[in-house]
Amino acid sequence: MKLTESLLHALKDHGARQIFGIPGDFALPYFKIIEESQILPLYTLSHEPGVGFAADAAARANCGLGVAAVTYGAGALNMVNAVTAAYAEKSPLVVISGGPGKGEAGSGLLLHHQAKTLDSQFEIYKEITCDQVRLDDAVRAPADIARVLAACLRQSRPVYIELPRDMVAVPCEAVTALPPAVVDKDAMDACVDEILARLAVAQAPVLMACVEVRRFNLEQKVGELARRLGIPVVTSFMGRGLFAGDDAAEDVPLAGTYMGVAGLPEVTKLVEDSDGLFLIGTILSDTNFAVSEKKIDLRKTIHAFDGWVTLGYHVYPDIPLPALLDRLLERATSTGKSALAARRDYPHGMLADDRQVEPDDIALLVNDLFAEHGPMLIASDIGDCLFTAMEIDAALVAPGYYATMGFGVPAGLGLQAATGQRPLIMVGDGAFQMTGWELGNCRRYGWDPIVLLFNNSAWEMLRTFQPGSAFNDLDEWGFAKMAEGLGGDGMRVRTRAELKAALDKAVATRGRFQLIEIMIPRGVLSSTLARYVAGVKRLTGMA
Ligand code: TPW
Ligand code: MG
Repeated sequence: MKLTESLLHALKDHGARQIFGIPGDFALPYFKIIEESQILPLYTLSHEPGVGFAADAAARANCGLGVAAVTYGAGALNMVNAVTAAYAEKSPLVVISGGPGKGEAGSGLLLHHQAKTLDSQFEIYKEITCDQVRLDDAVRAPADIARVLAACLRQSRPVYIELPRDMVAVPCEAVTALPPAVVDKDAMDACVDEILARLAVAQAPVLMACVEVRRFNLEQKVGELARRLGIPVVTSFMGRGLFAGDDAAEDVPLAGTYMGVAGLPEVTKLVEDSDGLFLIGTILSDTNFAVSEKKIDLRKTIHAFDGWVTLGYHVYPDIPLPALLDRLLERATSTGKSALAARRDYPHGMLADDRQVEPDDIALLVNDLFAEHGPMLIASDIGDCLFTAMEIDAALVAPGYYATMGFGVPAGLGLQAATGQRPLIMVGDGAFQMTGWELGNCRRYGWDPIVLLFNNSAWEMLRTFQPGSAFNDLDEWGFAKMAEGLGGDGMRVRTRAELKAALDKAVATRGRFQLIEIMIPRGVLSSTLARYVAGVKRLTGMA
């Protein structure tokens, strides 16, 4: 078979279900093979950041590979920020870039799209991917592809594959997937013994679940561990949405989301007073921990992340999280205790009256909607929409750590392509100005997300940190009116009654994207963002 076909079959065998991309002349030859071979469906979008975000979200939704296919230089380098987000937030994204053919380097001319050298792009991608390969040798290619895809899945981080344009159709063997990594059983047992012993002596143990629990699809296992040991579970900020939506298990003792001073006081107290905090797959980031009321002493926690388990001064390397959970469940016997934490009730019951919509109202209304119609997957951007989403009871993909704008809309498209389910997208006007136009691709693929656009004519979250800077004022764009040209329906609302009517109409209308532009006065924040910013300012001495 052709080298590109070998790659495509390998992607499929490793769990990829579709490709997002934008071609260019260095990519045309392999895009042709993607299209003609029909091994994986191809969705083209409009701008490479959107391609990266959509593929990242597809990976997050399916707990498997996402694939972003681009051209050399202008394409791949345009996607650097999105791939960095996937790296930081541990999403298994495969970047495929076309590249110059082997003979082209020696022509004596600079090639278009070239940066400093023809290798510059490869070097740049080394910083934001966990493994890389240039497929310039058809004999080595199957083994190289197997290695790179295994790294992508095991480390749950992006990888980079460069496909020289004269290599795409050379004959190539099929790829044989690598066998599962071998785990040192004795090390694993020592680690599991120590974790269980620590949890057993703790007066107030707590499990905190974060991204890796989702990436490795371990929600049920963490839930089972919590039940068996009688230990309450919280999610981190970045882990918000775990144990929700379709994965909701009513009997998981889930207390809520830890957000320090910005969160529920009882959840904050539970975490900060714990003498046995087990951080499962948790990123030790400022968004997860900087807003702690009482600083958490990480030396006293149990931390499993990136294949390492750290307990105080003991460190166990090469302990993959999925194998750790399996072994913990084999060894943990029921303690007979039941965790006290009652599952959190999220606020609902929005009054559909003539009052001006505030961000908190949106959370109430969406919770009402999900209670009536069942949950939808949510893709959120960064901005007040994400803090509002913290009060919604649903599975969520969002850049909660890396915090890049522009994620929400393309991520929502990725969710629909990957799951076939209609998603809800939450996005601010600033972020929508960046990537909202990707909605124009919905019509030809039959995607019909519902988009809640928080239009406060501002970079409001920035203003909250630094009031008084006029540059945070944006013009008021008429987004709802633009929807028709993009192939969807737009509605602009100001009052709670109008919002309710628009959402009901959006839910009832299938087959076209539904954009609800919610006008929010400048300076009106969700209560979670207000608490978060006040907390950050107080704790960092900004106020
Ligand atoms: C790619 C910095 C973080 S939040 C924000 C900016 C500019 C304002 C967001 O405005 P929006 O939402 O979307 O209208 P809201 O609720 O605050 O009004 N460039 C990128 N990413 C980030 N995070 C920034 C700049 C930023
Ligand atoms: Mg805004």
